[in-house]
Amino acid sequence: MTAPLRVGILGGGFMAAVHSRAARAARAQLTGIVASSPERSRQVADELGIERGFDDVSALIENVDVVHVCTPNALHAPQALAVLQAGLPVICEKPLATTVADAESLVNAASGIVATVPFVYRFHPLVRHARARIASGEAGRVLSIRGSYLQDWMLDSTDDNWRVNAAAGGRSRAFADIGSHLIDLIEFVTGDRVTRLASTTRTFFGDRAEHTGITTEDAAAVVLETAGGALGTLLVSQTAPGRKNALTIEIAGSAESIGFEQEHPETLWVGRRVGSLVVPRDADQLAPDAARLCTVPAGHPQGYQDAFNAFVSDTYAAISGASPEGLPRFDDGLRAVRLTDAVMNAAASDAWVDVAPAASESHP
Ligand code: SOE
Repeated sequence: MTAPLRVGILGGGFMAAVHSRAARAARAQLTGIVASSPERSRQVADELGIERGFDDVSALIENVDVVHVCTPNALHAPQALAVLQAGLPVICEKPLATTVADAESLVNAASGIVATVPFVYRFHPLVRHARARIASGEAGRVLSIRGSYLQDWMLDSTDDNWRVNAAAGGRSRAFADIGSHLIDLIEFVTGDRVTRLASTTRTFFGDRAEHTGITTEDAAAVVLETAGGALGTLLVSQTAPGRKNALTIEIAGSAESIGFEQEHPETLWVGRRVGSLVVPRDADQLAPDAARLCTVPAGHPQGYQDAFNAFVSDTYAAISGASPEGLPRFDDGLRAVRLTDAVMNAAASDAWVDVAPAASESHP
């Protein structure tokens, strides 16, 4: 019986709580947390049932085996780098970094160390089944891609936080925050790579409760082409009333379409000219990589935290030497930062931008 992993968490917000539940589900030891102040660290440690609130990152690193970085975006690169330089494995929230250069530095520093990014929507079992259907050729040649990720938590001028401020969140807000999930999922499911894109962004509300003269975007619209010859459209918005976490993808192949809605992860739509069907999350009917992520039988809905738990469990398995299928690592985080940068550059230049993958990004 090996000793449980000692887990440290950086950050004290919503994601720190999600990460702590996933670590506990993986039978890790919640050893410490560093939040925005020593007092806040002790308060959050008490709230989340974590053993100790530490005063600073260095003290935490000395006492744990793996660190989860759940702080504001601009802190991801320096904090993840400090963890890697201490030789520890790391889970770093997306976006991996606010610039391509910083993300590239992290990928280089992570050489030989387990370093992952929570693109957790890859871990819904039916996403894996969709990916298997496309990889098997059952869907035919991918012709078109329709994706959207709509939320409404930034709809009112009183909705304000560090993400609004480019200095803390990076120059992209909506696309970096949720568009990164969407475009990672599209490349993961299709096994294809975006090669060029055009985009336009909007900042609908230039002034909010705490920030004025806002430059980070509320929404982004993207047109894309892939190496396989597909075309696609994306809409990402955090100001769409009634949409809470509505990530949706629809891949049209020459033989069948596949549709997945993150808010309804228990079914997968398979569209055909004749005989369309709905596939339930029933392990007995799914591809092996999908079935392995089913922790309860069909009819007992799995959801967001289950996907997160599977991601953390696979990361810890990788730390123990395993090679889990589809684990989003720092090179996937770099890919998403590169694509986000391209979306912002295309919007700024009003022109198509090439995003042909680097050699290391040849296949998702
Ligand atoms: C807020 O937009 C947020 O919590 C994102 O930061 C997460 O990555 C996403 O999974 C849910 O929404």
